[in-house]
Amino acid sequence: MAELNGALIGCGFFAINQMHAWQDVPGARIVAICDRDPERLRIVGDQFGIERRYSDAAAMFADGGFDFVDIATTVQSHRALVEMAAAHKVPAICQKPFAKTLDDAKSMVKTCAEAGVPLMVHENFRWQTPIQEVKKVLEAGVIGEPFWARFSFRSGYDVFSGQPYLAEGERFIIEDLGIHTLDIARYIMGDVRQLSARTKRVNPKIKGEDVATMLLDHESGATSIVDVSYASKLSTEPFPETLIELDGTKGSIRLSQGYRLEVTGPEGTTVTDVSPKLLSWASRPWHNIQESVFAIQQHWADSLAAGSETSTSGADNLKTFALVEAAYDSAASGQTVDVEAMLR
Ligand code: NAD
Ligand code: 89V
Repeated sequence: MAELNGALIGCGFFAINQMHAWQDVPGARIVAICDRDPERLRIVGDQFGIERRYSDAAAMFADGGFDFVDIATTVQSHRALVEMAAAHKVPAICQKPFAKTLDDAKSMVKTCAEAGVPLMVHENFRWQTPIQEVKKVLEAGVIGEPFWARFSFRSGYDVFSGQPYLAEGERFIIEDLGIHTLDIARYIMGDVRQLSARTKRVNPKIKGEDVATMLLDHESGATSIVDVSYASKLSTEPFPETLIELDGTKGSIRLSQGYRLEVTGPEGTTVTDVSPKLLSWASRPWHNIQESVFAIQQHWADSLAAGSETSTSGADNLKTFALVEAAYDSAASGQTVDVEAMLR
């Protein structure tokens, strides 16, 4: 297989996972990196043996010599960097949250489409092993037609030590974490017609909301609840597990803490351990997320080589991003929000 050469922009906290994963993806490798912080550039360049180092993304694009770019910066720079990639006809991966606003996100998708440039959002949670297993069971028809679900992420984990910027934004849990949980809800239950939400801030040391409860009406007629919290003190810390309850016309699925998958159908109940693999460079409890980083990057390399659309393309991610915007709108107004209208 011909090797795809990539460049990575943003050598921060999470990029370390992406760099490790690129080393494991057959058919792809990182040949250039960029960060405006010289210390981060040095740390990541030395750790992964990358010679080509840039402090300015425009200079890196001008030099070229890569087949795709992996944008691992925080949201403020996403639009400018995606537009730069499109202008240079370089296929791009962009970290979540994809953009600051839905209007920006729509514009980024349009720009890439007009340039004929593939665009994938690094929305990795749906690639987690337990989520993939739930999807497989559902698609096999064991529980019949799903009519109700709950997607729950409740934790007291200190995310602020690794990602201090999360304590500083006006928006926190829906934009940063709920975006993943909402994406999983869409992935499992299909697209959403309308949404209502309530939010709270429990931790007085942060600016944004750290608790959110959302009610989703899916196009299929099913209902789901997406609830997320970083203010939940539990006997065994579940970070970063998403727990799922799913009821169908013939049975049910329960994905519970400890990666326990219970499936009840007409033939009875099965219980399976769906724990993620602990990759050689991974560490608990992050290994679930780290394995999904490898999976999404492998998917990108495969899709780019095959010329096929990615599961979390920019166009797909607009529908997840709209749920984030709808949740904030609904929490502010107390009203149910028409998600389909936001996407028109
Ligand atoms: P970070 O602040 O640790 O790292 C970002 C890096 O980008 C910094 O080193 C900064 O100097 C650099 N940077 C910013 N703008 C730049 C620009 N224009 N040009 C060059 N360098 C630039 O942030 P992080 O915690 O690594 O998060 C990065 C992104 O990853 C965020 O969008 C975050 O939401 C996302 N994230 C995703 C997951 C996941 O599971 N998908 C997990 C954690 C973080
Ligand atoms: O996925 C994320 O963006 C991370 C975390 C999982 C810690 O919320 O911020």
